[in-house]
Formats: sequence, C-alpha cells, structure tokens
Amino acid sequence: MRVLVVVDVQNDFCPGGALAVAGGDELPALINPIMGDYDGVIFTQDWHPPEHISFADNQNAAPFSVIEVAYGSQVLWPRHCVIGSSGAAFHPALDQSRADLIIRKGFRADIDSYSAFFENDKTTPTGLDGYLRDRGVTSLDFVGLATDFCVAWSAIDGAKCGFEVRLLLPLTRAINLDGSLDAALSEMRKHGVEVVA
Ligand code: VGL
Ligand code: ZN
Repeated sequence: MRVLVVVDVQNDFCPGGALAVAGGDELPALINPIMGDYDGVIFTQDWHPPEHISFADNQNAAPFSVIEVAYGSQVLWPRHCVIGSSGAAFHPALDQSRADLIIRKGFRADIDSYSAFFENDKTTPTGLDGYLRDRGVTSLDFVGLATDFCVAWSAIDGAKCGFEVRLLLPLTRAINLDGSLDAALSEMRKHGVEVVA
C-alpha cells in the first residue's frame, strides 16, 4: 500500500502569499497527474491560530530570526496560514477531489508543527502514524512545500515511524534559509529517505 502525501500546497506558500516559496505555484500541475498512481492521497494543511508562537510579529522579532522556546529553537515566520484565511486555503489548481484525508497541523498556539507526524516538540502526535497503520500503508511518497521544512520533517518522521519513504524532489520547492535545503537533503538520506531526483 503506497500513499502520496502532499504537503502544504497552500496559497501562502505560493508566489503572492505571505511566506512565498519560489515556484510553489508550479506544483499543482505536476502533482495532479500522479495522484491516480497511488492507493491513497493525503494532504497536509498548515493551520495556525492568530496568536501562534511562530509568528514574528507575535514575538516582536524579525521574520526568519530564531528564538528559543520550551521545545528548542524556533524559526520565526511572517504571519501565514491563519485558520480560515484565504492564505491557508489550498492552491486553487490543486485537485482536492482525490484527498482521502486532510491533516491539519500547527493549530496549537504554543507549539509549531512542521512534520505531519509529530509537532515540533517531537513527541505530540498528530495521529497520522496510527491512521496509516490502520489502513495498512507501508510506503509513502512525499511532495509539496517546503522541501527543507515541512516536507523534510515529515519524511524523516515517516522513516522513523517505520514506513518506506521517498522524496520526489522535482515535485517540491524549497525556502532555502542559510543552506537549509542541503542540510535537509543530507538529514533525509541519513534517516533512510530515498531522494528521487
Ligand atoms: C512551513 C514554515 C512555517 C512549511 C510551514 O510548510 O514548510 N514552513 N510553516
Ligand atoms: Zn507554519
């Protein structure tokens, strides 16, 4: 059982959005045609309350600076993917009809969640591991945004949870903050994620 996990293909991560990733808007046309090749398709959706810990303006700090919080370091981001906003909606060209499950993450004010499996404290589960196990899923292919944050953290946690994991690199786009793309690629490989170029 092989499932496609489409990470955070949302307006705020596409050009014109609050935390735009270059080329993010190219992904729907690349991802839609492969959805039918899988036994299931799962979307993730970054979904933050207005008072979220990761928003730079809530911390009176500059976007892309790093602070220490209860669970470790946290990059501060421009306000993005606020619950119910148009920025949090999926890119309109993404075919939502094939999504079996939409997993929302980052909905607790005091903790960020890059990974689709565990929040940034690395212990609070989202429930995705159990869902996949119950469905008998063994393999996961990851695509979406951003390669070096939510896609990488999700892929690594998927591997840690025991799934056979691939990253379809051409179907992702990266933020690339201070070499974060190279770091994420080597971290994924270290954890047994197959990076398909
Ligand atoms: C993401 C930063 C903040 C992502 C989400 O989807 O990669 N990055 N929130
Ligand atoms: Zn976020």
